[in-house]
Amino acid sequence: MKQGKLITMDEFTIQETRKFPQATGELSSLLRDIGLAGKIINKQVLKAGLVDILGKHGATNVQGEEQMKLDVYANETLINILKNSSDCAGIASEENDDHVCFEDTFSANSKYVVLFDPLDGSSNIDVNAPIGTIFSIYRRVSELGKPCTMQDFLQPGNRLMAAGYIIYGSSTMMVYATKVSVNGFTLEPSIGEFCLSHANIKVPENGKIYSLNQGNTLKYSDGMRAYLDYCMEINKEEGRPYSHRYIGSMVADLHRTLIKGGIFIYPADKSSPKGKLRLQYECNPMSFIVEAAGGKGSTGEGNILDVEPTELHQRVPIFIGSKNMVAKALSFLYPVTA
Ligand code: AHM
Ligand code: MG
Repeated sequence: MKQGKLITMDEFTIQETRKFPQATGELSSLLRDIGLAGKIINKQVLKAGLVDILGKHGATNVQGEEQMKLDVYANETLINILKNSSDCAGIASEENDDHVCFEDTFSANSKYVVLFDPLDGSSNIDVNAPIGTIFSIYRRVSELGKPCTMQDFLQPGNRLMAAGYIIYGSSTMMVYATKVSVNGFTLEPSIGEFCLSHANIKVPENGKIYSLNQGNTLKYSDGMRAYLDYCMEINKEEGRPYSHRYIGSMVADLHRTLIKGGIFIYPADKSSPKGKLRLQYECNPMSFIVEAAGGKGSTGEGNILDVEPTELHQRVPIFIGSKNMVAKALSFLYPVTA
């Protein structure tokens, strides 16, 4: 990258698309639409401490959790923008019970569907900690020209065309992955554009940070507890004990893991036998990004991206990050087969 020359996300995406003569530009324009939604949501997030937008909205989402106003705002913003886009046949959102098909002629002829968690980590809004939007783009499997179907949204992560997140943090960034590479773009507020700041991101193979809700230790399996003991043991050769960092906002914890290396875990435990995080809205897109950057994402029993989804809001355990750290963690959980 030349010093002083800003490359906007649109410029970058168009340059990348030109490498594939068969590409129609629809995926690029969908990424631009999602970026636009991110900028609009960002404006509202920045004002969250000032205006009376904080607080419970009263409704509960499909997981029985209370929604906050910004969740609703982010959800509606994404749906409206994607509905008006000519490149999206329909959406599924963590905040909606069912998928939504856009039935106008343009949408019915679109190749792609988008899944998203509009505002992940929303319990952090009150304390001004980073939150984020996570998205996934699949090529639909239903017939073009007709409304999309549930099968379009129940595809495994290994069929993703692109996935990414927007982190509303100390700066606002959009990171997206295709099968080819992972790139990060920081929002330049004075021109309102995401500009390339983190080209060709690679997750370090090893790391020194483990990230999980350690308060749940008593509910973890023996293997998980043995792994935590390992993380906390002094071992100068291996650079242990590791540091523990947990923001409780997956986008923020994963963003750090992507850049610095480490492992993020939300395992199954006694009260959540399938884990907490959602396959289609959180685990698949994050695994796609991390694997495209050279890392690993596992349920503990297999690759996250190979899980065949059976329902929109299904949950899976997740072990994700630097590939050697993930392999080590799994060796404690499944010592015979791992
Ligand atoms: P959300 O989608 O309702 O915001 O919940 C997901 C969040 C993740 O961002 C985070 O990793 C996790 O829940 C934290 O859960 P816990 O408080 O149980 O550690
Ligand atoms: Mg979430």
